[in-house]
Amino acid sequence: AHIFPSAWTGINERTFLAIKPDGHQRRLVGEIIRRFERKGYHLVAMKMIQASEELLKKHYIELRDRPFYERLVKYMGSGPVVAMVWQGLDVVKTARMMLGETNPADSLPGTIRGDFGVDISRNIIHGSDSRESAQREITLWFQPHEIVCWQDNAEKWINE
Ligand code: IDP
Repeated sequence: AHIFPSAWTGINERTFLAIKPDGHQRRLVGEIIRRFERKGYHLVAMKMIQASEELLKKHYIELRDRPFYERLVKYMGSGPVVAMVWQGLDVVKTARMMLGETNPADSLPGTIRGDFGVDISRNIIHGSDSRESAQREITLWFQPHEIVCWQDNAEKWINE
């Protein structure tokens, strides 16, 4: 059954992740998905898209006054993006930990940006920074029917 955004809490918490064009070009799609699978999170939506300028401007609306905004939108539209929704306990916060800091230079080894990136403007992956942003971003990138609710048979081995 469809789970409404207001119920995206506890083990049903959801976050929006997007492998940016550089992550895709560098063949990191499988590596990144593997990390979230092994962690124990539950993939409920995924698609590869060439994002429109309109979508990207909406996605990064909060950064519209920053000097790098136009370049950021251009970079995000420079190739395919792999957009995903992952579900699980504390997934918003934990995914941000797994991504590392915005600047790869501040990101610890073991994080995605720490292991694979160098430059702040080529930082491989996006992840929602709060539950509110996750709701907004999932709704922006996905139609409700694109989110698939499936029985996770490992769930009882991952959550008490
Ligand atoms: P986040 O992606 O870690 O949440 P935000 O501050 O929301 O970081 O910035 C969004 C994206 O904008 C970053 O992931 C990065 O690609 C780009 N960005 C952020 N700060 C800079 C900067 O100072 N120069 C160039 N690009 C930046």
